[in-house]
Amino acid sequence: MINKQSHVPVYAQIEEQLKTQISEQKYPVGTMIPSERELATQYKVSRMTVRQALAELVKDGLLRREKGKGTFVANPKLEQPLNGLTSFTEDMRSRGLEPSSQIVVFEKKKAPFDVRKDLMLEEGEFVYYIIRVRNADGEPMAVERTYLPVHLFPRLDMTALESSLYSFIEKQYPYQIGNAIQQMEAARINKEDATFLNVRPDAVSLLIKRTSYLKDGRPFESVHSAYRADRYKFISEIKR
Ligand code: 16G
Repeated sequence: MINKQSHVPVYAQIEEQLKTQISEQKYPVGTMIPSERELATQYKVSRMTVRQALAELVKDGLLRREKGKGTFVANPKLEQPLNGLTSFTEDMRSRGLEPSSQIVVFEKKKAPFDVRKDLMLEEGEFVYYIIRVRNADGEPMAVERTYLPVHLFPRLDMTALESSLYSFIEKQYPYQIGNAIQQMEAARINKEDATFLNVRPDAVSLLIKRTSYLKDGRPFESVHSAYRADRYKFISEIKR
């Protein structure tokens, strides 16, 4: 099963085989896979090599470790379509997951330079600055840092942010959300976000920056989101 002459490192071969076994449901979601010792005996390799293969699969989000219990097949990543302008709440509900938010920061301050550019604000204008941890069925998925111009939303309280910002905007104001420009990049997670998301400090996140506009063209939010790369993948349909 393992080819020690191959240019492909042994740990990578084991990783590949485990991946196949997971996709073929030899180990279905939620089941415990054999221990490092058992796999080392089975593949006739050292435990170090097995550990390396498992570490890669944990990093990729296929396996998860539970302290003192073992290594389990993780839930598949959430697939997030990139084709529509949806809210976190809508995204979670459409998958049958219960969205919730933890508000970590909620303050009014003068808009920083970059935010002023995004939101077309003059120097000295105020924004709300909000940090929210977004959960799906209680599991932290993303951290969002949102800037909203105060002049557009003179009444905005914490309760609006505990549920859905987009539905608050569309219900409480005569505004219609139009479109957004998004950028995405991969990054090693920062310390603060690792704590918020309850992931290891060397985890990878997908950073998304979104500037959203009302139908009349006015920008209404500038958001930086860090999504867990081990729990998320983004899908888009592209046409020729
Ligand atoms: C999404 C948006 C974010 C928006 C939020 C509103 C991305 C990358 N970001 O998380 O810009 O503020 O939804 O969600 O998709 P809410 O209506 O549930 O508060």
